[in-house]
Amino acid sequence: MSGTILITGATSGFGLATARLFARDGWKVIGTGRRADRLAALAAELGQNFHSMVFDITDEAAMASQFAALPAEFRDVDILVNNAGLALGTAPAPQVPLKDWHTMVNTNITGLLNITHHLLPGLIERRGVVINLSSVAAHWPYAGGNVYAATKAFLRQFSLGLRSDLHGKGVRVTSIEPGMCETEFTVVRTGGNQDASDTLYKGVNPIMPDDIANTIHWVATQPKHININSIEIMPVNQSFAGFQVHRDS
Ligand code: NDP
Ligand code: 8X3
Repeated sequence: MSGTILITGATSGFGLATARLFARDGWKVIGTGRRADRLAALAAELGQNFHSMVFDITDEAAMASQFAALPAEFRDVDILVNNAGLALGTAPAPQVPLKDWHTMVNTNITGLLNITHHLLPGLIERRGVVINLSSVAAHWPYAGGNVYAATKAFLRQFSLGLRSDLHGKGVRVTSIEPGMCETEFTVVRTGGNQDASDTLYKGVNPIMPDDIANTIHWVATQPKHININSIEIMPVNQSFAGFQVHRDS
């Protein structure tokens, strides 16, 4: 099985590993992101079956102009992997700068909706696949998760809603919900603190980007009559804690 896959956020982490895996498997791959140098390096690595689109996913006009310039051989997207996203900080809600909330909503939700809306007609025509990168944070609340977790809950519910609306059209939609995975995620979340990231994952034996790429590949290559609704995936060393209880006196 092969075709064309568009992966948002292909400059690092899950997106980069997924681009490499699908390219190796003979797919045409479109990778997006803001860091042009990384996409150029990936293009050099993957060759003519890779096309990069450099734009900020929160910028709808930039996205539209990139699609207008898409070479004909990359236009028929069969799989959309909505992966680009970020968390900013772990501070309690009252201490989070409002602009950080806006950035998370604009990136994780609005940008994703723009690109999904743009590609849906073609995905319906080709009975394609939409894979959304949600998170365990969508249904396991934790202190400091506030808006990040809420954006991921949106993705989970949006995935299910899309399934309903596309009933009978042969389009498959999946929400992938990973726990701790070592990528640049925590470096971004902490404003560039590599030490904080190293400390967080030390000894955890976390999920790695290739694990998620393999999951995405498995989901995308199931028989066409099978829809994987959601997958929650964690490192063995991550599990659950109880409720917190505050006593007034
Ligand atoms: P990384 O930080 O390694 O990768 C994030 C990707 O998103 C980068 O390619 C980045 O590209 C892109 N991106 C971020 N903001 C924008 C933007 N404004 N415009 C365009 N692209 C953007 O993190 P992960 O690989 O870990 O994360 C991928 C997805 O998986 C995210 O949605 C994240 O929420 C989710 N996730 C991560 C988990 C983890 O523990 N790592 C667990 C569960 C879910 P660039 O900076 O070049 O624009
Ligand atoms: C990222 C996983 O547990 O840091 O979505 O929220 S977590």
